Amino acid sequence: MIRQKIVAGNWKMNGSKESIVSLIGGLLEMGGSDSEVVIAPSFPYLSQVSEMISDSALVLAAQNVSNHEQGAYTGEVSVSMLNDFGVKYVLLGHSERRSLYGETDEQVATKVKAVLDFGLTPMLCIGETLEERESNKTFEVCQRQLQAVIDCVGVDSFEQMVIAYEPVWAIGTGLSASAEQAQDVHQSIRSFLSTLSESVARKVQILYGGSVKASTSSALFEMPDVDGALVGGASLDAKEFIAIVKTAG
Ligand code: G2H
Repeated sequence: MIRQKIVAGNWKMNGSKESIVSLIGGLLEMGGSDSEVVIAPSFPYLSQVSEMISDSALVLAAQNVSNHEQGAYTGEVSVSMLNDFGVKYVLLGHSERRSLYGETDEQVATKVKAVLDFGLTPMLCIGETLEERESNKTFEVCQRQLQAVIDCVGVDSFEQMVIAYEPVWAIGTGLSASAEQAQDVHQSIRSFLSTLSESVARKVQILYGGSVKASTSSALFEMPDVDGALVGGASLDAKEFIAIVKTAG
């Protein structure tokens, strides 16, 4: 089975009404792609981006969500609100959420459940720190982060999810994992999942994230278990992001 590649741009806390007009304008000139191209703006710009991409193949994602349905949770955003703006994917467990805002594996899992319950697609981010890699704990950490979600929603739910492997040491540092390092971890993730469900292991798309650029993406996309990329900094430049999408085919 061929897994469609996904190239997702995580804009993080960047952008303005004005800059988005020119960034999305640039992306709309890209033309067709065999890959699914996804944009994740900050919450206040979901409406603007949703309207701008409505006649295109571009797909909308959010960068986070509450695990609660509604109510007295000041400053939070619910899955149903994201649904109102045509969001398909929700990034969950990004290392910036885990390290800067203290999100635990269990909290990430309850967010995954909330997103799945509403019929949207979680994009679950996992990955190890430099210290963990240097002490040969890369796979142990990825497995622990996956297991918390499996315990909450079951392994079969991964057929309705996307995994993004993002080594923390490669995020925003310019230090991308090599294609071989990424493949190694992606293969371990897939083979761990295959011990629980062959079907999930075959179908689940596993993206790589961490300083992806057009100069590194084609080698990554040639790897058999790399099904696309979650791109941060380079997604803020339309030309660079389009060049990455082109390398995905
Ligand atoms: C990892 C990635 C996008 P960057 O956070 O999620 O960002 O490409 O800037 O390392």
